[in-house]
Amino acid sequence: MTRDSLQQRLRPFGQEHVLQFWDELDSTQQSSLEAQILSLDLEQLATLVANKDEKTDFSSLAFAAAPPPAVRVDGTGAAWSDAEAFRIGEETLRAGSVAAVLVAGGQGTRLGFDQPKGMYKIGPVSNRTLFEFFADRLRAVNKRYNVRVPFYIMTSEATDTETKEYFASNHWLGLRPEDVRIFKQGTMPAVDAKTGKLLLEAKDRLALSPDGHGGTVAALEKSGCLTDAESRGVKHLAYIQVDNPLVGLCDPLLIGHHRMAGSEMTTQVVRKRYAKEKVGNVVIVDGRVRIIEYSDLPDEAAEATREDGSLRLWAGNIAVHVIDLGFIQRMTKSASALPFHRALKAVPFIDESGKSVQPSQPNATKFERFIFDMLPEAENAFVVEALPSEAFAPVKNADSASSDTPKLARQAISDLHRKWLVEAGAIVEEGVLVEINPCFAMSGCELATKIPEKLRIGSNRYFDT
Ligand code: UD2
Repeated sequence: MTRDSLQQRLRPFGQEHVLQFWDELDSTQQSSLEAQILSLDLEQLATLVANKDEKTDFSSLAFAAAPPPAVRVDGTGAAWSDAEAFRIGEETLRAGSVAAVLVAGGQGTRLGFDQPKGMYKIGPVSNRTLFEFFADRLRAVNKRYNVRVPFYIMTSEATDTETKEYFASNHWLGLRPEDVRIFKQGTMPAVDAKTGKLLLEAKDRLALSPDGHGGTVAALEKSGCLTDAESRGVKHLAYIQVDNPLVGLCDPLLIGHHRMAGSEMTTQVVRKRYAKEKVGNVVIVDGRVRIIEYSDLPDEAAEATREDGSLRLWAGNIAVHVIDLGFIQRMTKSASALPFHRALKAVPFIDESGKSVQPSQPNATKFERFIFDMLPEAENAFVVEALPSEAFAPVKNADSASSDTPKLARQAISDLHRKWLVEAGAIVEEGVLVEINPCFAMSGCELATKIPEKLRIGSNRYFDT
């Protein structure tokens, strides 16, 4: 395309300034900028910039929000038992009806780790990476249920190349290459927060960011993963985030509850530790399950308590979902159904003189979609509580922080596996770190069948495959 035709495309939206350095670019640079411009949805962007997209009024939403009906950790809350759900979940896995989806597009900025977060070593004794935690879990599920769970891994521009290299050079972490698909999510342009003008990251490049984990919907479709899943007879996607090594990926109990509830999307929650905990709030509004992110929940609603002093809105989102394939296929037809969330961020850009500016304050608006906005669209959305000690130890911040650090996650992994060992009759000395690979045992019950009575553990121990 010539500069003029690009100009004609951009002018109606007041974005022709992105061509200001066109004549300084060589042909390769011109075609890469052209490709970025042609990939933009300028109408959608204009709607977002003009604030004409449907905005959620979080205050009235929070006012109408009630705690969700949920299966609680004591087994109450469902017309069936945990044992029945577990059995149905195992049946579903054995039938090959489940695929795993891992969102791994976020950069580990808060962690201070400059590679894809999945490559972060978190095993308290094994030093396994987060990716290995999930791959070992799938190997254990595959072996236990004699299946090959497809593993769909979503990356972003920032994590894709290294993630692909990591899996290829580590023999797909023991999985079959044909069962692992690594695909990139979409991007959204960043705009100047005041003017709504597109930002240039360089003379030939727009400032683009990942489009949020809600981008999983369109990216699964575009990458062919949904077609692949359907061809394999998959009916349910077990969705997890890359930052939680305690997640029970492909947990038969969660899958079974999802099946028994006839739900299109089931989400696992933990009781929040405190009102403003940085997790989404799972609530019911007008009969629909939805999540109000901590940053959108007014303090009054977050701090509201029941007579016994416990938090009224107690259910914290840990981003562990079971999503029906049919539902996600339906959502791809109306992918725009997922609203955009705005984030004010400091985004480096180049100014009219071509000088690179590194803002110290937020200067730009980024747009991202959240996967959990699918919940209100899901039929029979369902909520299952888990104990944080068994399901949630996210790695988000560097060890200097007070929460969600690698140190705390390693300790949580060891604490859970220590509990399993002690319940199986072992004697584990104080201060010793222990870690159990899921290929050795996926639960405390299974572990009890694998270790001798009164096993003594006096030093750090890793129970490997
Ligand atoms: C997320 C949830 C929060 C709670 C918490 C639990 C949101 C907005 N908030 O907080 O409610 O569940 O996790 O740990 O989800 N990601 C992508 N592509 C993207 C953006 C994110 O793959 O474009 C991945 C990222 O790799 C990470 C996860 O999604 O694994 C969550 O990332 P986040 O940092 O946006 O959300 P967070 O951790 O603040």
